[in-house]
Amino acid sequence: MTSKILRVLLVFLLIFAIVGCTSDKQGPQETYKNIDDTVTHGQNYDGSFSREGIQEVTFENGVFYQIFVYNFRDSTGDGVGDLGGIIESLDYIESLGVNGIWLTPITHGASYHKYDVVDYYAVDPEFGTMEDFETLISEAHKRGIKVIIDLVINHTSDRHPWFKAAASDPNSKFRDYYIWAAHDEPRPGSGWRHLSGTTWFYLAHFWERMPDLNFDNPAVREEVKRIAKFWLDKGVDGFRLDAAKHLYSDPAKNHQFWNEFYQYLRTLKEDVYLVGEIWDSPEVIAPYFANGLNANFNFQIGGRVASSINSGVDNLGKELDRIYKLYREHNPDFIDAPFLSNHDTRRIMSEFDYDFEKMKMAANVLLSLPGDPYIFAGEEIGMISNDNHMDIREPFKWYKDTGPGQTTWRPNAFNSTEKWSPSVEEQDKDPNSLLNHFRKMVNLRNSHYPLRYGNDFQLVENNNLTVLSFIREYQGERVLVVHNFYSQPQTITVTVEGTFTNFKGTKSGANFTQRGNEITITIPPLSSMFIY
Ligand SMILES: [Ca+2]
Ligand SMILES: [Ca+2]
Repeated sequence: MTSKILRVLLVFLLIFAIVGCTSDKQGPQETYKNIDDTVTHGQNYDGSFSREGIQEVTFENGVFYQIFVYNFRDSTGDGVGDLGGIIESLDYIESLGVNGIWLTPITHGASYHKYDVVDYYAVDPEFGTMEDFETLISEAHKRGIKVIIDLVINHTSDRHPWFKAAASDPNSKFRDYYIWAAHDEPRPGSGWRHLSGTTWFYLAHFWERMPDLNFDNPAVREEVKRIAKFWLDKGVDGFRLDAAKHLYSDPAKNHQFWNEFYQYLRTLKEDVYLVGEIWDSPEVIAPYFANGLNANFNFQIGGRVASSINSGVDNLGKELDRIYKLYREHNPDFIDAPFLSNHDTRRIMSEFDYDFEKMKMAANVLLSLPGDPYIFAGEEIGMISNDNHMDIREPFKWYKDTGPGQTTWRPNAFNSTEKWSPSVEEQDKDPNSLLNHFRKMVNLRNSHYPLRYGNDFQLVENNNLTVLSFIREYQGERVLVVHNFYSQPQTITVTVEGTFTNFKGTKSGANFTQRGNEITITIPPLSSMFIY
């Protein structure tokens, strides 16, 4: 399998070598080809990445790839994704140029998604063994790819031994691990479930099969720290924190806990990386940046990118400016984690009426933003879905039809139809595919420090409703980013400090001229420019 992927990559590199030669004749300002020149398929990203000139950063920013383990790649032939499958896929993952992977829960869980944990210290038997996990960590690290795993501590499965003991015996020492109300006691808020055969109710915010843990109990807080230490000792680089705002109903207590948790983890691993799922407005998210969570997902961006692309009007720039300023007030080192879609949201390609050009534009925007952008596996080939969780999580499409490693845990009702059947197999061979566009854009980001590092974002006024322009700056180096959301070419004039001499554009026909502090930019329809 590995040698086959390498062969494909070799062919692919040859194609680019040819395109690269052609572009020289057309001059350095030819556009798409400038980007092709930077494509090295992760080769500048194997751990030997140059850190020359880079001062201390709290966490090395990079692009993350989210893998929903059950649907990704099967190494055992049972049709279910597993750790061996991810190990087999590392060549592919590396070819995307990403800096890290986020694995949805790999601990033993009761259902396919594994967000209902029954054993925090074991790899789920469907996914493999602890040895497999250790191999995955070391193989990923060899390639300079960080690994973070979902840490699900707001709740357990109702089949977790703690809950079984707590439910069957009110005098159990585990009773107070959960949150109880007698039938005649108040049950504030929502999520209370009746424990059948008793007069008791327990809190289970998301689902009756996932009872909430009681974080007022110091023993629970100690258990959770022990679990995190166990996985850090296994070599994970950090955690994606599921339901991070739900531990307590009081935000102040959540902030206090995450601070305590982070300070503890830092004693074990100084650069531990935590990314919080605070599924809420920027106002609610912001204080978490000052309270233990160095990164948090941005739930505003996917929808605003889609609406900008579909309406042709920039609906993003002012909101980003507002959000980043807010976050900066709470923590100047905030790491925003933008994403277009994830395993809980309708796949972003579904917003674009099968139009790959629009999806490429969404990738351009995502990969130009500060922080750690997350790509949800399948997004890079344009998989679609509806809003249903299981449909969002359809088997990842390696092949046009089928082949080794393909998961089959449910049919591809959305992504193996006559109308829509994207696959890695086909897109890998096509230099103009969405997949290869993602690779180019990740590499472009990685090769320009102002795009990759820091969280600087300076909105640049341009008097054109359809064009978003901003500067990203890092240690004195600057990139002027320009996105045209409209289906027609646009010309804008902006006023900036300093001299810009070169650019990369995602479509041919782009150009710019500078006179003093004025830059006049011509940008093709639905395309992006990076001027530096
Ligand atoms: Ca399997
Ligand atoms: Ca809770």
